[in-house]
Amino acid sequence: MTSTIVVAHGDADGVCSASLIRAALGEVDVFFSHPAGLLKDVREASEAGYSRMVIVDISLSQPHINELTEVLGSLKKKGVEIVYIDHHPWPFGVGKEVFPGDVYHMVGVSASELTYHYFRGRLEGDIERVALFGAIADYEDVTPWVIDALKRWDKRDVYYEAGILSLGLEGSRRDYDFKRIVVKLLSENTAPSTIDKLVEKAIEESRNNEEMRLRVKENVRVVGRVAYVVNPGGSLGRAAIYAYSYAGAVVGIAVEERKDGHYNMSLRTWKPNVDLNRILRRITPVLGGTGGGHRAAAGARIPIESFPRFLEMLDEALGGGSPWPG
Ligand SMILES: [Mn+2]
Repeated sequence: MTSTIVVAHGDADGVCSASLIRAALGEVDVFFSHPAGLLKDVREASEAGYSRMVIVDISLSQPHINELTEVLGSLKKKGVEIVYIDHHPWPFGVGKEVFPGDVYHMVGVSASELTYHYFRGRLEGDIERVALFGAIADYEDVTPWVIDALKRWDKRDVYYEAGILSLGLEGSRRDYDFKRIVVKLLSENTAPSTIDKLVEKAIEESRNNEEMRLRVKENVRVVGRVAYVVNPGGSLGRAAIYAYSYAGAVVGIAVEERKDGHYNMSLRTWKPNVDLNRILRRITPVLGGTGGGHRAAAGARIPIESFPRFLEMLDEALGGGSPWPG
C-alpha cells in the first residue's frame, strides 16, 4: 500500500488529474468515485490508514456536504493531509475556509488544469500535455493557460489525442482496472494513441455515437426552447448536444429511462448566459428529483411522471423571446 490515495472522477478530466498527481507524487492508489458515492467512498478510504488523501474532479453533493465535512475533519485531526481540487460549483451552506484540508477550487477551469498548477513545482514541463487533454475533454479549453500552452504543441495532435482519450474512456465506463492502467501510462506521458485498447474502445465508441446521431436526428422533440430525446442509446452528453443542434433549441436533453421509475438525463446548452446548474438546483427538488453540474453541462434525475412539468419549468426558466441571438 502506498501512503497516498487519490479519489478521482472516472471521466477523462478525472483520469488526467489523477495522472498528474501520480506524476508529481510517484506511486499512489487511485480510486474512482462520483458525487453521489463520494461520502461512502471517503468513509471507506478513511479506514485504510493513508497519510494523504487527494480528492479531485468530484462535485460536493449538497445533501452530503455536512457529513463529508465531518468525516474529512476527523481525518485531518488524525494528521491525514487532505487536498480537494475541483471545478464544479461550490455547494451552499459551507464556506471554503471551513472545509477541512487544502482547497484548490475554481470554476471555468478543468480539474486537470487546476491539478497541474497545484503540483507545478513537482512536475516536468512537458506533462502539461496531459493537463491539456483533460481540459479539452471537459470543454474547458479556452482558459488563458490552455490557449498559451497549446502554442507549445501542434494543437491538431493534442486534440486528436484528447479525442481518443475521452472516447476510449467513455467506452470503458466501469473498467476501473483499465482506467488505473491509463492513469499510470499518462503519468509517464504516454500518448493515448499508442495505447491499443484505448484506441479500439475509441473507434467503437465513435461508431456508436455516429449511429446515435442519426437516431437523435429522427427522434428529437421540442418543447419551447428545449429539445429532448428519450433513450438515444449512447453517450447522453453527446445526444443532448445533437438534440439542441438538430432542433435549433437553446437546451438539449438526452434522457435514459431507469427501471426504478426515474429518468436520468444529461443537459447541454450552447448559450453562454444560461446557467443550467442554477436552474436545475432550483427546479428539480420541487419535482422530487435532483440535478446540477456546470453552467453549460449538467445532469438530473427525476420521476418519470414529473418529466412533462420539468420541461415546462425549464422552458419558463430560460425566459421569453427568440431562442437565437440578435
Ligand atoms: Mn471535470
